[in-house]
Amino acid sequence: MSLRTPTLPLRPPREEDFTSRLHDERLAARLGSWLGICFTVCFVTGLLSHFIKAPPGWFVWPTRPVSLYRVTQGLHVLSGTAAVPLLLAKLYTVYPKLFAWPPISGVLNALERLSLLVLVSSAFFQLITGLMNVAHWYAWGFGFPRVHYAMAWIAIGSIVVHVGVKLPIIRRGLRAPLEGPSADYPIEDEVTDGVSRRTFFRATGLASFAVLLATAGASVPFLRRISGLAVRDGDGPQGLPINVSAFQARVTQTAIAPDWALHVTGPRGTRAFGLAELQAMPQHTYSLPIACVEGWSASAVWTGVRVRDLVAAVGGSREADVRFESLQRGHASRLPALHARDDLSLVALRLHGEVLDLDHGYPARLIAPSRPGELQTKWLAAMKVL
Ligand SMILES: Nc1nc2c(c(=O)[nH]1)N[C@H]1C(S)=C(S)[C@@H](COP(=O)(O)O)O[C@H]1N2
Ligand SMILES: [Mo]
Repeated sequence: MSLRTPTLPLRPPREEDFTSRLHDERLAARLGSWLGICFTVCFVTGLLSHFIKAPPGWFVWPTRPVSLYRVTQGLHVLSGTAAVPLLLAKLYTVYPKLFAWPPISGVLNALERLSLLVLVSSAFFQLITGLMNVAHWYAWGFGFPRVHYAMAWIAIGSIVVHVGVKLPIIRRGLRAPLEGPSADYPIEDEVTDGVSRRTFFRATGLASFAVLLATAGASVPFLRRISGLAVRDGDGPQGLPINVSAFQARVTQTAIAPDWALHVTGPRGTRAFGLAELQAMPQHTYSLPIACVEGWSASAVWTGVRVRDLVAAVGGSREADVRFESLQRGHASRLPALHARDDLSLVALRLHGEVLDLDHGYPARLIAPSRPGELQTKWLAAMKVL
């Protein structure tokens, strides 16, 4: 029981007015550490995804294991999702600092408070736009990947500054037990009612774990049945989710045109391969995942012609990247040479033994190991050896 008299001061609240024992460095340091882990995983995996899609000269993304991108992008979405309860809890423990008096006590203090503003807003921005993207809710007028990428640097930069500034406090907070007096925190709290720090910390951990379980099914197959909130499940034609249908891509006519052909261009010129011709070439069958940037992924069995056989048919080199163009206007992708010459990279004609569904890219689509879903171009029209 608190004996404090609840008289309201006739002034705006100040930091000292928030007396809950949850507003505490020991708790903030622990929540902050977990948040730091989530943001670091999220940043690194996000950076990888960005590099795969726009590779700098020195960057080589391996072709094995075939599920590598599935894992890194799954981690990206999961670490971002788990960070939401942690961020809210962390802000709750420290929000009285908003009311510190005097608000600014010097130039350094002003800079530090400004960096916190940047930190909190960029962290929220990243988590919210990321989740909106996962939910296919493009409510903004800007290009999501570019802005999410630029903001990631701002977020991670302000985290580094924040950790640097607070390091002594963080170390002191982590060294001491959450409850009870210790060397650095000799006086036991006067306030003993309300939730304890340990309970709050555990409840936050539980909340993070719960949202993880609820969404992880999108990437982790055996969790699919318990993930009520997973954004994509196994539904879709041929047991595989789809992102953009043939109708949305406006290819329903061109994809079924009887004179459809895949135009392959290389040093020896351009050759048109009709569907029957592709079917007459050596066919290969592999199990490869589609791993969407949004975090959902699913394995499927694909059958088709090796990319490298088509490259060889037009005299293309094993060292060349290959550009894949879709019947869908403006949609194309670039397959690096390492992937283009890989046994497992296919121009797929069949899925699970059946002719490709129109929504999965009929008559032919690219499928290659360890690639982001959005680069697995559907409704192929042309292949260009670069
Ligand atoms: N032409 C074209 N290919 C495309 C897309 C697209 O919109 N147009 N979407 C990509 C994305 S984002 C993903 S995740 C995969 C999904 O493949 P699926 O619909 O067969 O599951 O296709 C990729 N190929
Ligand atoms: Mo995707």
